Amino acid sequence: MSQRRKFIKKTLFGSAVLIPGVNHALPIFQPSSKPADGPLILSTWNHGIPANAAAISAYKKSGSIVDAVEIGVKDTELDMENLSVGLQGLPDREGITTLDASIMTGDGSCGSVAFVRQVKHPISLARAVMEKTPHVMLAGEGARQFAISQGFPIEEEKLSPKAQKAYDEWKKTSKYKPVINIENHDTIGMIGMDDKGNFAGSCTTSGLAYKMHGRVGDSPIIGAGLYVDNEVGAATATGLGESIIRICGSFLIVELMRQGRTPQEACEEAVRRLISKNKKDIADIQAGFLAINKEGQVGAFAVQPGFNFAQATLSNNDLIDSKSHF
Ligand code: SD4
Repeated sequence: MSQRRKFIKKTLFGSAVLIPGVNHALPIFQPSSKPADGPLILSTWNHGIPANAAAISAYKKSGSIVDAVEIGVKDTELDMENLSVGLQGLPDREGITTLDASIMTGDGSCGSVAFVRQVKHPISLARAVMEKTPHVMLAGEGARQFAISQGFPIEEEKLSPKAQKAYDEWKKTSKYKPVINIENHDTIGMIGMDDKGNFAGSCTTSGLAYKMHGRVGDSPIIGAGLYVDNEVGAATATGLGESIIRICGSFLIVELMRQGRTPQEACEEAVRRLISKNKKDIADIQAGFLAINKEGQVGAFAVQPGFNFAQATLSNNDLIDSKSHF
């Protein structure tokens, strides 16, 4: 066996590795967390805990990893406390809430919706695009028309009381300045693997608060906010979508894992790449990545401190702090 293959094998099966160019106090330990039975599910941020719980209970009912990742994030789409996901999310500059979502399975099937209005569960609409159309992505009014044709309820276009209050406040100055880890960074990205090694992922958001009308982020873009491949694993992203799109973040991570990097190494390399392509504004940018590979190893890394994720199996659901570049 060549030296390189030996190295890859070692890192995949749980040894400590130091990655050049990343600021580690300690070597990263790569445990294999593949559950003996049942799925492994990862979700971004604190709301990943209830979303994972919903995903696990969906999985118990149907045994389907794609059901798990759809139903899991539907929980967040209804969370009135979350101002970055669902119709209660903060609006754009015109006071209109527009949603982006994507879903993907490990066989290459995928669907997404972008810039869609008045649909409570954009993730389910993305799944309908995947399963019922010859397309991958529908946007704007066309996505809404498709929702109507599929019997999705169309909601009244009205901001939630919290979003209305925040928007009224914002209008006083109309300044656009994202606050790191706060109003702009609560998207849910969820990736999961079943006990047979099949992957699926989902990602849903109302995008950046007070964005320009028509702006679309990374979340509905296959390869940016989400990428899944049964041969390798899965990755998802949260944070400033423009910085993530620039590097095709989730696809990059899956391809790095394909070449033998662990999920942790791949997430760190994606952050390094993101920083190198966004040097000018990096102090104001938060972005975080999550990844799993076929061995059930998990990776997470962010630009700034503050990113966390939830990791669930049939028996556990834990909130874990990610490491960060800065
Ligand atoms: C976007 N990535 O639209 C999303 C924003 C986000 O938590 O992650 N919010 O750019």
